[in-house]
Amino acid sequence: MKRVMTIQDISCIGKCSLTVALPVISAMGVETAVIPTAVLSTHTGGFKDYTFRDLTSDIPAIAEHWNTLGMRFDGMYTGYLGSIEQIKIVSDIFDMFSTKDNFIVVDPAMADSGRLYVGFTDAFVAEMKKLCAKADYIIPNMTEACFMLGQEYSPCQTEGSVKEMLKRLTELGCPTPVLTGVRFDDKSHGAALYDSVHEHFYFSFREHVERTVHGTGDIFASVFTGAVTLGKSLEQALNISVNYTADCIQATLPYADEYWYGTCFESCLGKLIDYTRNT
Ligand code: PXL
Repeated sequence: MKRVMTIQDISCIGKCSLTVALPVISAMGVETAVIPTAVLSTHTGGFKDYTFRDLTSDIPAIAEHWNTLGMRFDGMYTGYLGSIEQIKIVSDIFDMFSTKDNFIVVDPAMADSGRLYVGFTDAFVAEMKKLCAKADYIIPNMTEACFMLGQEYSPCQTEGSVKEMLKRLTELGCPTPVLTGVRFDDKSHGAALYDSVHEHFYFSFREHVERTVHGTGDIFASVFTGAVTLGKSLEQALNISVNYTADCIQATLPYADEYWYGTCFESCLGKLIDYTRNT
């Protein structure tokens, strides 16, 4: 059985990070070993007075133990990390478990809608860029990509500007960047991938929904990680990720007033299993 490790927080309410990665990747038939970086009562966007239990000092001990057990991972996938110190520890874990056969996915989860999440700084962005240099795949949304590239955020782009951004993202050191939140007009919304080894761009789109839905980036990155672990092609992994994320957004539309509570991914897991089997 394929196995990935994922390193992210547990937000107890809000359906993001580990409470998404664990069920989604597991549903794809991939064992998902977790390193929780912190426990929060809710995620940090849209809720006030959340609790935060920092687990930074536990992370190296968990990794060391796994190493003594001889654990091997087909992939390593990181999402929201709470501090520069955590990024450095994760970077060491990559070194500890990297082999010539496994891969690293970094979702630089730190910003959305043109703004950094609460508590993040330019110094954090600089450290995240270093982590991205170690990854085989990075999955920034449009805002995160703009912060890492030092350019102005715009919710709408052109095909040319997206290709240019993807090429510039490879200059961070990652050969295969995947950009989410790609939009050329009011009709469609999707993601783009650049395979710099074969100099090939892939785009995948579904219908645009004029609504903020929280946690979609974590769903996308989890599916992409699962698909690559299962040996899907880059094009297939991109399409499955876009389609499942769009299905989840559709399933969330009846709950318009509760979008901070996350995306209704659960009722769509059957579709994800079908996409995984049939793609
Ligand atoms: O979905 C990203 C995410 C993960 N974890 C925490 C967050 C956020 C986004 O706001 O606050 C704690």
